Amino acid sequence: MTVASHAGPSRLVVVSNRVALPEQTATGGLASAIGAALQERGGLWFGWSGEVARQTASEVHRQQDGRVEYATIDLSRRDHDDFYDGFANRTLWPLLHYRPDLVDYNRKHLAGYLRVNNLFADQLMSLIGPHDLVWVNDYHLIPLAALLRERGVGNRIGFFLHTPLPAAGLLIALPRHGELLETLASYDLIGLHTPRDRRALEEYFLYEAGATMRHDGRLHTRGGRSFRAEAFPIGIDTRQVAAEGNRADEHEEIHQLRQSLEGRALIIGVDRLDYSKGLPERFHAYARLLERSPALHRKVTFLQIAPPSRGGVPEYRQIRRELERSAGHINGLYAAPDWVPIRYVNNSFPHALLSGYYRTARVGLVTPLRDGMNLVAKEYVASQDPEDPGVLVLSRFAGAAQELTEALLVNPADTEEVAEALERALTMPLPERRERWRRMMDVLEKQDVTAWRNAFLQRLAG
Ligand code: GDG
Repeated sequence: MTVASHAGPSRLVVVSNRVALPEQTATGGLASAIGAALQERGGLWFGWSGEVARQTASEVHRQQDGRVEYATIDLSRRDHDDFYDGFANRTLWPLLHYRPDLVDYNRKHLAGYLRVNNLFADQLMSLIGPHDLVWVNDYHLIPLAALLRERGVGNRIGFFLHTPLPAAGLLIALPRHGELLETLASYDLIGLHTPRDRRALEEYFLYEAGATMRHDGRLHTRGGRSFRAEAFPIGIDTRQVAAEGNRADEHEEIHQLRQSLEGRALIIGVDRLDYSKGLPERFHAYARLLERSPALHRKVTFLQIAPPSRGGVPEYRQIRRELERSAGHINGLYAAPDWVPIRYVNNSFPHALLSGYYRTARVGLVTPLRDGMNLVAKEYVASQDPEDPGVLVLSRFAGAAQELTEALLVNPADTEEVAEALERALTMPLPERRERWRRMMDVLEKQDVTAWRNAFLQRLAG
């Protein structure tokens, strides 16, 4: 299909690696947040279809759903492996999550990353109208604005990084970091989750790239570009998640879960199966809780939902094996004929059911080693029963910890501290639970996904 350029009034054009098509269940944070934003405002969503085809397609698949148009392309096996499994997920993801030990740097993967970004730029330039606002998302597409500028695109282009950004001292561990990271200056606005991430970006440009800071807070590069970097903490659709939690009773599956608990307190974790989420450390901390508190045996159940992701990357297959072993080991040590301490589930579920599961749980256990924000933490809080809310145990290294300060904040690597926090959460009196929950809910109601999106887009529109 040939694609005519769009010449109408200003639209929102969202670009991300994966596009959550209307018929698909999205299990990623980006997809949930962007999907909600686009549905509300309308516009175009461009990216990879998720299909690996014989050839990287020159054809763009287009479909309309309500106010959103979806335009996607397929990738060849080679492009997928080098760009997605390779440079994006074996080089950038571990680096951005403070794991230089896991960084696998390979020039072939970098070439694939640039090839796919060029392909995105080629296809996208004919879809963009002269007044459109372009919003590029995440680490897969760092050089996209620079490549669009090379092709003459003068629109305002914003970038949002959904991961953390480590300090310059770590970023420079990436071979040829300048060639890649300095292309960020081609955006007009760069959004990050927290002030700490924003500072890291500024430091990188000031001390590694020779940029200067203008009076108005813009960074000015040696190449003559100027851009802004700001923190925009992403939110959730608080009202909808609360409504889903409130309707938990309508689902047979929630009744089944409640019945199966036989009055035991539920601890819940929900995470993509990813080494950044701190799952082995979490399992150890739960085991430590059982070890130090025999009184809790048979009184508590830990449900960990972990839909697999990125199965093409060896580290992901390895963590899956490690968790199976660990869950088996803990259950082997502590299980009784009528009690299984850990229920470890590798499936994904419809969002409304997840909210019901969260609401059933006395404790939400969210302990990533590093996380840009972590929407599960926010969803757990929003889905609680205001009269009898559960307690959030949250890693200090999730962006969400900067806002949800009334959670029990822990260092996920400190097994003893997490075990203590679990015990405290399980025994916390109702008035304290209510007070902490109310304060967190106030933040979530004010800073929801609509406020996030509006703040970013208003700033971008300048
Ligand atoms: C990245 C950053 C940042 C999970 N399981 C199922 C399911 N989910 C949904 C959750 C939540 C989302 O996926 C996960 O979001 P997180 O923020 O927790 O984590 P990442 O996927 O790593 O997201 C992160 C985020 O982007 C946004 O910027 O916060 O730091 O890493 O919404 O509910 N959804 C469904 N079934 C599942 O089984 N339907």
